[in-house]
Amino acid sequence: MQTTPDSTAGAPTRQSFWTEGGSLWLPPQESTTAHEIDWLFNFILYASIVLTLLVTAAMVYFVWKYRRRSHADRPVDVHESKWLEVSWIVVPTLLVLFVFFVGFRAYVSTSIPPSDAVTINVKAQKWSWTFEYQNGTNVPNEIWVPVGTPIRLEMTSQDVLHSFYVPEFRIKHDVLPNRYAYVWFEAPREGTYQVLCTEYCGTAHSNMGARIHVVGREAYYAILRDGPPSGGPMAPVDLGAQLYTQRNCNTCHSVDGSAGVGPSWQNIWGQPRPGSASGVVDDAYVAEAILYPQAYIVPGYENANMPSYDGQLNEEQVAGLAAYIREVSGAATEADRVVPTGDEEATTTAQPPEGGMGDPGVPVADPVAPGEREAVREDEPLGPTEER
Ligand code: HEC
Ligand SMILES: [Cu+2]
Repeated sequence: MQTTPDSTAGAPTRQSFWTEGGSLWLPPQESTTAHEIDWLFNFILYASIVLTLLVTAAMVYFVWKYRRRSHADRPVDVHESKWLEVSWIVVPTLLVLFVFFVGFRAYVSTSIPPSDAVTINVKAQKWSWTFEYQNGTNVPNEIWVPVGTPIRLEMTSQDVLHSFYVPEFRIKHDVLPNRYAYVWFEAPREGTYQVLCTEYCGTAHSNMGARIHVVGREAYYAILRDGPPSGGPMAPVDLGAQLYTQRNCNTCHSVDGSAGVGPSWQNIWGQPRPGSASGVVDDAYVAEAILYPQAYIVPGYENANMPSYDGQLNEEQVAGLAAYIREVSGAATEADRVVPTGDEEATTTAQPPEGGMGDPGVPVADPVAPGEREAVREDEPLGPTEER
């Protein structure tokens, strides 16, 4: 099993353009449907090049052939040519129909997942991706999926339009609020692939990346069972510092006082926040700000929205973030730097499920605590199959 997200061996890089079906303008093909998209892309590309050359050559030739030779030059009458007219209707029509049929086939195979696909939920928000397995394990900006297995992503957005794009898999789909969108892929090789957001969604749009790790089944089951690799227990300040980047808080909050979409965290600990439930920035205030950002808006930020992390961060993580805010305010205590002992669960990012699938906003009354999750055994099917 891998211990860090980066340790996946053999991750394809841009150097492998010429292997695995890549080309100068296309990255390697790393999904089972990629070749269909590429075939069509290449066909249209080469057909366009050939047609452009033919039309341009004919044009240049005719310009030269029918140039005006003298002032008395008069053009001859042009008569219709049935053969010519029929051919320029029939040939392009056949070409376009051919592209339609090949395209439709590729559309069908890329949009209908096999019935044994494993479903993973994807939530997009400014400016991060959260992946949630069916057993409730949830991971920010990173997923581990089993190699050679169809994976179906059920995607929705918490805020604005985003778009889920994995170049090597040739999948791209808009992700909309209040609606579910689906893509599927099956990766035949292990490796790590970059997810990009391709719908301009605001200031930190270009940082809205995630990674897909295609791993062997053993590693996949280990992640399902234990949550993603966490590197062991951490002191609250370190956990907070890690979450600050891992959960993309840094896309909106600086820690050096510089302006961002949200207020900088530098020196805010203990500052007055008149009108909020606590009145000052303390543990309760920070927890509310993270879980229910709409409950109190920091003056001056009425037009900026902070996404809610309710159901995505557990108590330890919220406490860690508070410790980190103390740290960048010069108010960290001794306790903030102490590594908790013996309690492995403390730093795992595994989470209880947040709500019903159809209504991600409503918390479930009695969520399953991470410790109570059933271990996934290797002889069990990979995931719930889709009933259609
Ligand atoms: C999309 C931008 C955005 C992201 C991402 C974001 N925030 Fe915020 N945050 C804001 C804005 C805007 C405000 C001020 C408005 C408000 O109070 O809701 C704010 C306010 C806060 C405050 C109160 C600050 C103060 O000065 O009183 C805290 C604490 C906070 N966020 C924590 C977090 C944490 C922790 C994360 C990551 C897990 C996070 N935020 C991610 C935009 C963001
Ligand atoms: Cu986006």
